[in-house]
This record gives sequence, structure tokens and C-alpha cells, in this order.
Amino acid sequence: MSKLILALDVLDEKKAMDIATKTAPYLHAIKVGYPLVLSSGMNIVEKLSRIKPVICDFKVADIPNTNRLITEIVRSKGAYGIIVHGFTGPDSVKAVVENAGNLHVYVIAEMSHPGATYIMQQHTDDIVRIARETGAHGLIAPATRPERLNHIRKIAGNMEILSPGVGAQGGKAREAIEAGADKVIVGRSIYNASDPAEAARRIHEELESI
Ligand code: OMP
Repeated sequence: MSKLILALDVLDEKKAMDIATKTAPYLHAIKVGYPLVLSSGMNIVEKLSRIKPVICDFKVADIPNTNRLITEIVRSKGAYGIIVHGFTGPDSVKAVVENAGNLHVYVIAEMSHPGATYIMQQHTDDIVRIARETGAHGLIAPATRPERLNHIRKIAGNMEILSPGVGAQGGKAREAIEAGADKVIVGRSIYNASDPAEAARRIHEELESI
């Protein structure tokens, strides 16, 4: 099974379907977020799900009732996973987990960009605890900071860890896996490549060799 998740942050449905089809042999799943869904509509989730399992990266961060409504819509579109924030507290995360059905719920432990060190990093351990206590399936942790990823691995129990920040943000796929990630999330290094399938194949093979 591949350890590579494609972040499909393109703004055009046709391009999205084309890249998804070509890179599919090398992928575990496809992650879609606001850029693609706000430009193509939510039905893109159903369409992509016919190619690969789809994780909806909506960074859900609201009161429990609104989180529940979002979760139900994501479920109804046949998605495989949903990404939520944990800083909202246990009740908000619980509302997602309790309404998730078969959806894998991933809580962002610490973001990959530099700004995450200002506020979020001080609360990573609390967020991981919330994720564990609410029964979330997994965590998002930064490939850009392997030492932090490794710390998160140590306190995450057996939760699955997905790690973005590989490539365009400077992180390395190998380092992320060696620090404890189960899978890596890669966007621009694949969808902006002149040959996205070849770019995905190379990262997939690197991951297989670890
Ligand atoms: P690239 O930087 O282009 O490889 O894309 C990374 C993808 O992962 C984007 O879709 C980001 O929105 C997402 N992401 C992060 O980069 N950092 C995070 O901390 C969390 C996410 C995410 O939740 O997926």
C-alpha cells in the first residue's frame, strides 16, 4: 500500500481529474481542500472517490453543531477522511468523531508552516490528548519539523500520522517517515511538475525504499 497522499490543490475540475487519474497508481489517497471544492463544487469528492479514497481537508473548527453538519455532508459525498482542528476543544472534535461513521477523522496536531510556532506549537500536546480522548483516527504533523513530528509520534499512541510539508515547504519524505509519520501529503511538487505521474512515482518509490 502506498504511503503517498496527493494534495490536489488545483482550481480546475478537468485538471484535477486528469492529475488524479494519472497519479492514482502511486497514491494511497487524494486530499481535497477549499481551493478545489470552492472552485469545482462538492461533487468533485464523489467523482474523485471513484479513482481513489478522498480525504476532505476542511480544517473543521467550529462549535459542535456546525462541526456535525459539516461531517454529515462530507460523509454523504462518500469521502474516506476528514481533517479537523483540535484547538476548538474536545466537544467540537467529539461532534465530528461521533458523526463520522466510517470516515477517518484526522486532527491537526501542529501545522507545517513557520507561523505554527507562534501559537499552535504551545498547545500541540493538549491537542494530541484531545484527539486521543475523543477517539479520532489520526493526526496531521509537520514534515518541516521532523523533531516535532517525532515528539508527536511518541505521544500519539497508535494513531495514524499523516505528514504534510514535503517538497515545496522544504520537508523530506524520508525524514518524515523516519521521524514517525505513516504517510506523507504532497501537493505542489506533484501537481506543478511537468509530469505529475512521474513526480508521484518517484516519491512513491522513495517511500517504498525506506
Ligand atoms: P504542498 O505544500 O503544496 O505540498 O501542499 C501541502 C498540503 O497540505 C496543502 O493542501 C496544505 O493545505 C496541507 N497542509 C499543510 O501544508 N500543512 C499543515 O499543517 C496541514 C495541512 C493539511 O491539513 O493537510
